Amino acid sequence: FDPQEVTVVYVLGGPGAGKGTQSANLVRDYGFVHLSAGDLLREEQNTEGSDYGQLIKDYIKEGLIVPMEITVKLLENAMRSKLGSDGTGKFLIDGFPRKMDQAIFFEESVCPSKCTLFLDCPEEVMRERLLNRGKTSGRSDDNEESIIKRFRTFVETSMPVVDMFEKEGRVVKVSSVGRVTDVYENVMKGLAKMGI
Ligand code: UP5
Ligand code: MG
Repeated sequence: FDPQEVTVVYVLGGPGAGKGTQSANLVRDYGFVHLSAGDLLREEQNTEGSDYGQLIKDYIKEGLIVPMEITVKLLENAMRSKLGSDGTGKFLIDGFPRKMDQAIFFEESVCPSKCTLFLDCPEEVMRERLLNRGKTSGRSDDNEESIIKRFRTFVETSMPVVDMFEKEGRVVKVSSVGRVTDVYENVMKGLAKMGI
C-alpha cells in the first residue's frame, strides 16, 4: 500500500483497555475503517474449511500471538477490500502489531503507519472490564485463567512494540481510565497533535 494514499493508525493497549470502544467513536467521527486483528482472527476461526481454525482457537484461549503470516494476510485482504475506488483509505488497525516481528514486517512490507494510539490502563481496571464483559461476550478468553495469560503476553511481547514506536516519537498515549466520553476527549486531543 502506498502511504501517500493510505493512512494507517494502530490502536494498541492491553486486553480490555478499550481499543474497540474508542475505535467505534473514531469511525463515527473521522471516517476511519476499523479493522480489529482479533475480530478478523475470530471470524477466520469460525470460517468453515479454514486451515487455521483450530490453531487460532488454541492461541486465543492461551492468550498467545497467532503466527504473523496468518494475521497479516487477513489484514491485507481486509484493507484491500475496503480501499476506495481511487485507491485511498484510512484504517484504524486495532490490536496489531503486538509482537516485534509483526511490527517490523508490516511497517516495511505492507504499509508504514502514521502513528499509534496507545490506550494506557492499569491491569485491575482491565481485569474488571473483561470479567464483566465475559458474562455475556461468549469470548473464550474472557475468563480468569486466559486473562492472566493475556496480561503476561501483553507485558512481555506487546509492550516492546509500543516502546519502540514511542522512541520514534510516533505514539499518542492516552489514559483509558474513566468514562468512555472523557477518554475519547483525550483521544481526540492527542490525535490532533499528530495532525489527524
Ligand atoms: N469499556 C471500554 N471502555 C470503557 C470505559 N472507559 N469505562 C468502562 N468500561 C469500558 O472494552 C472492553 C470492555 O470494557 C467492554 O465491555 C467495554 O464496554 C468496556 P473493549 O473496547 O472491547 O476493549 P479492547 O481493548 O478492544 O479489549 P479486547 O478484549 O478486544 O482486547 P484484546 O487485545 O485482549 O483482544 P483482541 O481481540 O485484540 O485479541 C484477542 C486475541 O487474539 C489475542 O489475545 C491473541 O491471542 C489474538 N491476536 C493475535 O494473535 N494477533 C493479533 O495481531 C491480534 C490478536
Ligand atoms: Mg477489542
